[in-house]
Amino acid sequence: MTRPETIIPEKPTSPYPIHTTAPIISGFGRGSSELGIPTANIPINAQLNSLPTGIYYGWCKIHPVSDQNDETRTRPDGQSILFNHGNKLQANELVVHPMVMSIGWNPFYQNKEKAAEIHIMSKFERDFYGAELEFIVLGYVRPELDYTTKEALIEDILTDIRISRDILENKEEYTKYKKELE
Ligand code: RBF
Ligand code: MG
Repeated sequence: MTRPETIIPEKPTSPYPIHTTAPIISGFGRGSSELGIPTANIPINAQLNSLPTGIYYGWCKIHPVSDQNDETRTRPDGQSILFNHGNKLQANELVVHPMVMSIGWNPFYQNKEKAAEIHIMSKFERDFYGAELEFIVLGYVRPELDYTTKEALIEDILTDIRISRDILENKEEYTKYKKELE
Protein backbone atom coordinates (compact mmCIF):
# COMPACT_ATOMS: atom_id res chain seq x y z
CA MET A 1 0.00 0.00 0.00
CA THR A 2 1.30 3.46 -0.80
CA ARG A 3 1.23 6.26 1.73
CA PRO A 4 -1.72 8.67 1.61
CA GLU A 5 -1.00 12.36 1.10
CA THR A 6 -0.27 14.29 4.32
CA ILE A 7 -2.78 17.08 4.95
CA ILE A 8 -1.19 20.01 6.78
CA PRO A 9 -3.70 22.38 8.44
CA GLU A 10 -2.85 26.12 8.63
CA LYS A 11 -2.19 25.62 12.32
CA PRO A 12 -2.50 22.81 14.87
CA THR A 13 -6.19 21.98 15.37
CA SER A 14 -7.97 19.94 18.07
CA PRO A 15 -6.88 17.57 19.67
CA TYR A 16 -3.48 19.25 19.13
CA PRO A 17 -1.38 20.58 20.72
CA ILE A 18 -1.01 17.61 23.07
CA HIS A 19 1.63 18.45 25.67
CA THR A 20 2.78 15.58 27.90
CA THR A 21 5.75 13.92 29.61
CA ALA A 22 6.69 10.22 29.71
CA PRO A 23 9.64 8.13 30.89
CA ILE A 24 11.91 6.56 28.27
CA ILE A 25 11.71 2.76 28.50
CA SER A 26 13.51 0.08 26.50
CA GLY A 27 11.98 -1.10 23.24
CA PHE A 28 12.97 -4.03 21.04
CA GLY A 29 16.30 -2.49 20.11
CA ARG A 30 15.39 -2.71 16.43
CA GLY A 31 15.24 1.00 15.66
CA SER A 32 18.98 1.64 15.79
CA SER A 33 20.33 -1.74 14.84
CA GLU A 34 17.95 -2.88 12.10
CA LEU A 35 16.59 0.33 10.63
CA GLY A 36 19.33 2.84 11.48
CA ILE A 37 16.56 5.08 12.85
CA PRO A 38 16.73 5.07 16.66
CA THR A 39 13.56 5.66 18.65
CA ALA A 40 12.92 6.46 22.30
CA ASN A 41 10.12 4.18 23.48
CA ILE A 42 7.53 5.45 25.94
CA PRO A 43 4.59 3.76 27.70
CA ILE A 44 1.18 4.21 26.08
CA ASN A 45 -0.76 6.48 28.45
CA ALA A 46 -4.49 7.21 28.20
CA GLN A 47 -3.87 10.37 26.18
CA LEU A 48 -1.73 8.61 23.55
CA ASN A 49 -4.08 5.63 23.55
CA SER A 50 -6.95 7.91 22.57
CA LEU A 51 -5.20 8.87 19.31
CA PRO A 52 -5.66 6.86 16.13
CA THR A 53 -2.61 4.67 15.40
CA GLY A 54 -0.21 6.29 12.97
CA ILE A 55 2.64 8.75 12.61
CA TYR A 56 2.72 12.22 14.26
CA TYR A 57 5.10 15.17 14.52
CA GLY A 58 6.01 17.75 17.13
CA TRP A 59 8.71 19.04 19.45
CA CYS A 60 10.43 17.33 22.36
CA LYS A 61 12.95 17.87 25.14
CA ILE A 62 14.81 15.35 27.30
CA HIS A 63 14.93 15.89 31.06
CA PRO A 64 17.63 13.91 32.89
CA VAL A 65 16.49 12.41 36.21
CA SER A 66 19.48 13.45 38.29
CA ASP A 67 18.55 11.81 41.62
CA GLN A 68 18.69 8.30 40.16
CA ASN A 69 21.81 6.14 39.90
CA ASP A 70 22.73 4.08 36.85
CA GLU A 71 21.12 0.66 36.80
CA THR A 72 21.12 -2.27 34.43
CA ARG A 73 17.79 -3.74 33.37
CA THR A 74 17.17 -6.88 31.37
CA ARG A 75 14.95 -6.61 28.31
CA PRO A 76 12.44 -9.42 27.51
CA ASP A 77 14.84 -10.74 24.83
CA GLY A 78 17.59 -11.13 27.45
CA GLN A 79 19.66 -8.12 26.35
CA SER A 80 20.78 -5.94 29.28
CA ILE A 81 20.30 -2.20 29.00
CA LEU A 82 22.04 0.49 31.03
CA PHE A 83 19.58 3.05 32.39
CA ASN A 84 21.63 6.22 32.97
CA HIS A 85 18.48 8.41 33.24
CA GLY A 86 19.90 10.89 30.76
CA ASN A 87 22.68 11.96 33.09
CA LYS A 88 25.39 11.61 30.41
CA LEU A 89 23.75 14.05 27.99
CA GLN A 90 25.57 17.26 27.02
CA ALA A 91 24.05 20.74 27.30
CA ASN A 92 23.67 21.01 23.51
CA GLU A 93 21.61 17.77 23.57
CA LEU A 94 19.22 19.12 26.20
CA VAL A 95 17.61 21.65 23.87
CA VAL A 96 14.22 21.38 22.10
CA HIS A 97 14.35 18.99 19.13
CA PRO A 98 11.95 18.25 16.26
CA MET A 99 10.49 14.73 16.51
CA VAL A 100 8.30 12.16 14.76
CA MET A 101 6.23 9.70 16.77
CA SER A 102 4.83 6.32 15.79
CA ILE A 103 1.88 4.86 17.72
CA GLY A 104 0.60 1.42 16.93
CA TRP A 105 1.31 -2.26 16.39
CA ASN A 106 4.14 -1.93 13.86
CA PRO A 107 2.44 -4.17 11.26
CA PHE A 108 5.77 -4.83 9.52
CA TYR A 109 6.99 -6.55 12.72
CA GLN A 110 3.55 -7.78 13.88
CA ASN A 111 4.01 -6.56 17.46
CA LYS A 112 1.57 -8.06 19.98
CA GLU A 113 1.32 -4.84 21.98
CA LYS A 114 0.64 -1.29 20.97
CA ALA A 115 3.79 0.84 21.25
CA ALA A 116 4.61 4.52 21.21
CA GLU A 117 8.07 5.59 20.10
CA ILE A 118 9.68 8.88 19.23
CA HIS A 119 12.49 9.46 16.78
CA ILE A 120 14.33 12.62 17.80
CA MET A 121 15.82 14.40 14.78
CA SER A 122 19.28 14.95 16.23
CA LYS A 123 22.40 12.86 16.82
CA PHE A 124 23.23 11.86 20.40
CA GLU A 125 26.58 10.73 21.77
CA ARG A 126 25.02 8.43 24.39
CA ASP A 127 21.79 6.57 25.19
CA PHE A 128 19.37 8.12 27.69
CA TYR A 129 17.12 5.32 28.95
CA GLY A 130 15.22 6.34 32.07
CA ALA A 131 15.22 10.07 31.31
CA GLU A 132 11.88 11.90 31.09
CA LEU A 133 10.75 12.99 27.64
CA GLU A 134 8.55 16.09 27.47
CA PHE A 135 6.85 16.51 24.11
CA ILE A 136 4.17 18.40 22.20
CA VAL A 137 2.31 16.62 19.42
CA LEU A 138 1.13 19.07 16.73
CA GLY A 139 -0.21 16.97 13.88
CA TYR A 140 -0.71 13.70 12.02
CA VAL A 141 1.29 12.45 9.04
CA ARG A 142 -0.20 9.10 7.98
CA PRO A 143 -1.60 5.76 9.19
CA GLU A 144 0.65 2.81 10.02
CA LEU A 145 1.34 0.68 6.99
CA ASP A 146 2.67 -2.79 6.28
CA TYR A 147 5.60 -3.25 3.88
CA THR A 148 7.04 -6.06 1.83
CA THR A 149 10.64 -5.02 2.53
CA LYS A 150 12.57 -3.35 5.33
CA GLU A 151 13.95 -0.89 2.77
CA ALA A 152 10.42 0.30 1.89
CA LEU A 153 9.66 0.88 5.59
CA ILE A 154 12.90 2.85 6.01
CA GLU A 155 12.14 4.93 2.93
CA ASP A 156 8.69 5.88 4.29
CA ILE A 157 10.11 6.75 7.73
CA LEU A 158 12.69 9.00 6.03
CA THR A 159 9.84 10.68 4.13
CA ASP A 160 7.97 11.19 7.44
CA ILE A 161 11.08 12.81 8.90
CA ARG A 162 11.53 15.11 5.89
CA ILE A 163 7.85 16.22 5.83
CA SER A 164 7.76 16.75 9.60
CA ARG A 165 11.02 18.67 9.79
CA ASP A 166 9.83 20.94 7.00
CA ILE A 167 6.55 21.75 8.80
CA LEU A 168 8.20 22.26 12.19
CA GLU A 169 11.01 24.46 10.94
CA ASN A 170 9.20 26.46 8.25
CA LYS A 171 5.57 26.93 9.29
CA GLU A 172 5.43 29.63 11.95
CA GLU A 173 2.15 28.31 13.44
CA TYR A 174 4.04 25.07 14.22
CA THR A 175 7.48 26.51 14.89
CA LYS A 176 6.12 28.72 17.66
CA TYR A 177 5.27 25.77 19.92
CA LYS A 178 8.99 25.11 20.33
CA LYS A 179 8.97 27.96 22.87
CA GLU A 180 6.55 26.08 25.13
CA LEU A 181 9.34 23.58 25.89
CA GLU A 182 12.18 26.07 26.27
N1 RBF B 1 6.35 0.36 11.64
C1 RBF B 1 5.48 -0.25 10.80
O1 RBF B 1 5.31 -1.45 10.86
N2 RBF B 1 4.76 0.47 9.87
C2 RBF B 1 4.91 1.82 9.75
O2 RBF B 1 4.24 2.44 8.91
C3 RBF B 1 5.85 2.49 10.61
N3 RBF B 1 6.07 3.82 10.51
C4 RBF B 1 6.96 4.43 11.33
C5 RBF B 1 7.20 5.80 11.21
C6 RBF B 1 8.10 6.44 12.04
C7 RBF B 1 8.34 7.91 11.87
C8 RBF B 1 8.80 5.70 13.03
C9 RBF B 1 9.78 6.36 13.95
C10 RBF B 1 8.58 4.35 13.16
C11 RBF B 1 7.66 3.68 12.32
N4 RBF B 1 7.42 2.32 12.41
C12 RBF B 1 6.55 1.69 11.57
C13 RBF B 1 7.95 1.58 13.55
C14 RBF B 1 9.23 0.82 13.30
O3 RBF B 1 8.89 -0.46 12.84
C15 RBF B 1 9.95 0.78 14.65
O4 RBF B 1 10.49 2.05 14.92
C16 RBF B 1 11.04 -0.25 14.73
O5 RBF B 1 10.51 -1.53 14.57
C17 RBF B 1 11.76 -0.17 16.08
O6 RBF B 1 10.89 -0.48 17.14
MG1 MG C 1 13.10 2.28 20.12
